[in-house]
Amino acid sequence: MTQNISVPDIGDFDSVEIIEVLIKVGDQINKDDPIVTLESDKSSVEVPSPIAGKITELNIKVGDKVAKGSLLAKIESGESNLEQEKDSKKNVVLTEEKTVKKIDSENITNIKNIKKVLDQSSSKDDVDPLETKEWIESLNAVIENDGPSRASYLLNKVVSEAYAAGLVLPDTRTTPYINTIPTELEVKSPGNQNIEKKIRAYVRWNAAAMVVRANKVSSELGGHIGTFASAATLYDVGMNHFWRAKNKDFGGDLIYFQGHSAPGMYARAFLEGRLSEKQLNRFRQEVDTGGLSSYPHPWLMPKFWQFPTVSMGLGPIMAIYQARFLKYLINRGLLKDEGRKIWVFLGDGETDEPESLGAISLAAREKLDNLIFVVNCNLQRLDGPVRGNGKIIQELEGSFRGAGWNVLKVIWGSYWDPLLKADKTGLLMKRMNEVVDGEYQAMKAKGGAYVREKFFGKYPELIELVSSMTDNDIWKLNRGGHDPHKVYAAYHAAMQHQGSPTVVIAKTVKGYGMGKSGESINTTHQQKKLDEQDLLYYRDRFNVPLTNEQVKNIEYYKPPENSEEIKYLKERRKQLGGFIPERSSLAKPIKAPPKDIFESFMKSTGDKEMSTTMALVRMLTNLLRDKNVAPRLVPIIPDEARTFGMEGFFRKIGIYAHEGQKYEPEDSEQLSSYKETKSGQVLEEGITEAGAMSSWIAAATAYTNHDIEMIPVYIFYSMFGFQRIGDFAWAAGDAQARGFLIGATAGRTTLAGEGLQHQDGHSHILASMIPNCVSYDPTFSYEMAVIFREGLRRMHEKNENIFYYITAMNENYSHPEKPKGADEGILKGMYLFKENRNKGKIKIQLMGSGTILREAIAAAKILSEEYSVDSDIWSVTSFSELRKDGMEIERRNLLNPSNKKEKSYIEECLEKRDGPVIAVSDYVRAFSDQIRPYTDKPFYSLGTDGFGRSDTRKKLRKFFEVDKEHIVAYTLSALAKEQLLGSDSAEKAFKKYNIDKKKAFPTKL
Ligand SMILES: Cc1ncc(C[n+]2csc(CCOP(=O)(O)OP(=O)(O)O)c2C)c(N)n1
Ligand SMILES: [Mg+2]
Repeated sequence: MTQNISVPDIGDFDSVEIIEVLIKVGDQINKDDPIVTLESDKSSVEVPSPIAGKITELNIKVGDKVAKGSLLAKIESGESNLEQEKDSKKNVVLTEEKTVKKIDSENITNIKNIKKVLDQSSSKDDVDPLETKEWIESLNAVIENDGPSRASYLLNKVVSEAYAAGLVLPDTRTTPYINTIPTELEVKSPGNQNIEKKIRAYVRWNAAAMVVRANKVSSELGGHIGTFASAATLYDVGMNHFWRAKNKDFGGDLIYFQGHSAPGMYARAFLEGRLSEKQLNRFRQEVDTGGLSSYPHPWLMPKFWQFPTVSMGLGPIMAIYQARFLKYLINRGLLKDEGRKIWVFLGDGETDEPESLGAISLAAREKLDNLIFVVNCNLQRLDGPVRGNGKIIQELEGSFRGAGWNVLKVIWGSYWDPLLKADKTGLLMKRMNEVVDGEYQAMKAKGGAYVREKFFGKYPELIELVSSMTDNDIWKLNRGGHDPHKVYAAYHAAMQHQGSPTVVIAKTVKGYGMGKSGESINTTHQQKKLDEQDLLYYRDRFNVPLTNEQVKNIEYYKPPENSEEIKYLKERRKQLGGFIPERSSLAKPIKAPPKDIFESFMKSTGDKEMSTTMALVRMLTNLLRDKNVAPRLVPIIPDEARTFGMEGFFRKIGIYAHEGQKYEPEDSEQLSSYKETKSGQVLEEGITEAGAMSSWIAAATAYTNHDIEMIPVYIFYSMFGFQRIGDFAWAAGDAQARGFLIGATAGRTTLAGEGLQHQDGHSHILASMIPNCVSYDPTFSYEMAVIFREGLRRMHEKNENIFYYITAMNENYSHPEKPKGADEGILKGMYLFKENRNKGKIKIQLMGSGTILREAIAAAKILSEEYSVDSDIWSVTSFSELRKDGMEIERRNLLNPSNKKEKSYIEECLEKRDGPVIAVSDYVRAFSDQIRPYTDKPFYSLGTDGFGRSDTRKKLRKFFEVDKEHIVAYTLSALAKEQLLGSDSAEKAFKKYNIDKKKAFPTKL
């Protein structure tokens, strides 16, 4: 059957141009294979074939203009694919139903494990205890006979009725201030508690000893003891029982360690034999090789650390997007689902950072049950209590529960169990609820007698409850985060939980075990020196088998290799697949695409005008036809796809949505309709630059975290890039990310109408500060193509640990053909675009980057024709790359004063050329000034210093004095200053172009 292939609904366009024809008569094609590429003045989009078959007729050619309904080709197919499609949809529904049923049956088996509501004696607030008892018995009967789902249903129904009846219901954001998992339901640890306790003691000791030793070398070195002291059990239980390492059979769990608890990780690695005593002695002394970095820095310890976490807040949000990206890879069929987990450790103070909690609703929405947060609530941050007047644990519970997380509170240790059991009136729980964190902190600093008086002393029944306990017994009442049984039970529950992410909120003591020198006192965080008495106390508290002499010498403790502790510790890690943390990569490089993918961008566009953003989007469209590159591309967009003309990607490769699309999109008839799918490739992030950047980092480090090389391309409003998420970009550098950051709508006068808070004239300066970020500001599409192609080669084929920042513009203009031999210069940062050799005796070196190069080209023409000033026009693709080269060569020359002077690339370019340099860009002058020291020519820069504002491009360029008229006038003036020309030419030009000399400098306006 022959069918017509026509142009579908393409939105608001009457007539668009065909820029590519991708089929010919006789081709056998599949459904959705692209037929032609259409281009409007803003975006390009492929038209896919509606069916599979053989092309029998072609009705268009490149350059034709078409509209909705225009006939493109005819295709002959064996059968319509419509039926097939219906069938596959049916299959999806069937498998979904099956999963639902499976989960239901799992639930039923779980019912047996659910605890009945305890029939507790009533409190004195209860006016009718008999009635209360009847209610509780009814509930227990339902749990027993019909299971927890029915019980929950009934309760919800009762609550709804109560709301409807206008009852004021209790706030249900939080639960009582006790452990979430009742004692009877705790899963017991299979570990040998005696040995684990010893191991923990040695790790604690060695971590503290390492910090104290470093500070004997120099107090400049710093470090932290109190934080790891509070978190040791939380890490130890994970290391002994839960965290599976990466090896040839398994991808490995990913652990984001709290940055300043790093000493604990080194101390454990020492016992495991992975780090030597010599290395421990070099904690925070990294300049001569062999030291240990202060915090988790993959850049400095590339075989050890995986995630840079010490800038608070970045770890949690990066981990959330990491968990999502892991699901993305699985759902796209690039990785198998092995049940890997992502664990994130953060401090309670750290949760103040907006980034820490800013994406928790996304984690729940995406059902990230591969994600486990552990918040170490030692109630303190650096200066004092996190919530002196409140309770951080309750506050966090409310936030996480509200967002849809599974919350597991681990507040009280086992020593409290008998007391809670004996608390028949609920008074102990009431007291636990009413004490605020500031008081809890003071209690741990001041001892058992103080706790008896201040905590239990409030109610006579509670004094009675602890009457047989000594002050020391009371002092020993431990917090949940220090109890390996409670921690194990919580971790176990977290591992089992399905359908949402889990947060374990554990209560601990900051500086646990440090006694007077630092336990639960406000100055704990800063404590990095322990005197002899403190050390002896610490040793005794944890029974570390060291003599007084050894303690005095601050010796490390490591039992012999054949000791039960070392054997146990190594065996545990062996069972869990290897050591953690460890950084490695088994990813295969991606073969760079053939040149022809980029070939069309090297030619002149003739009269056709386009922006570099359009060129880039076209390039990405072409890359999606390369079988090596296509599946690995990860386009990331924070709600600006339409701004950048990328809406064509929605339908073509789909938007990632773990639940597929549950609705028919409003624009379903259109070619670029909004298509969400489980195997979608585009990460459409919504309005979160921090989230989008976190996704980018996850994809850009997939080569090490998942052993698969990915090519993330994150496209954003350049103003909301480095300025907004600069710290993430710095962390990306540390993590050795590989990928493209595209600052679109770039340039202070190129993005015209948006005004002050949108116009970017400085992102390149910010980018240039990151040592492994390679950045470019190209003008023409061939420059973009050369740069992008080289980026693919360097990062993804040659695996250099660099990332690219490229600015893309939204100004349409025609693009010339690539000058012969320009490639090398494009990549190095500048090349000779054109020599203006008319009749002029005076020469200048005119440099321009981005769209302002075009103003420079126009100015050169005027200078030559009207003022007899000739110019060499340099297209500068990267002032920043030129500076890097200049700095390095200058340093080499200074180091070798007796050698022949080496020339920087800038010098090589300019040495045989005459005249002063006039450099102009759409960025602040500091951007082009970067190269000023590396040429001995007089240097003048023009730029866009000051706040942006909205107007037309022409007016803005005049305002910032980077339009062709200002370039001409300022050049003439510079020539006068250099005594190459009289001043009258410049004066005339200022007059001719109505340049107001009295106008204030734009930074002051
Ligand atoms: C973005 C950022 N701001 C400030 C710091 C400095 N800093 C390091 S630790 C710390 C206090 C941390 O308190 P908390 O999160 O409660 O961790 P704890 O040490 O108590 O476990 C601060 C402010 C930092 N590392 N990162
Ligand atoms: Mg804290």
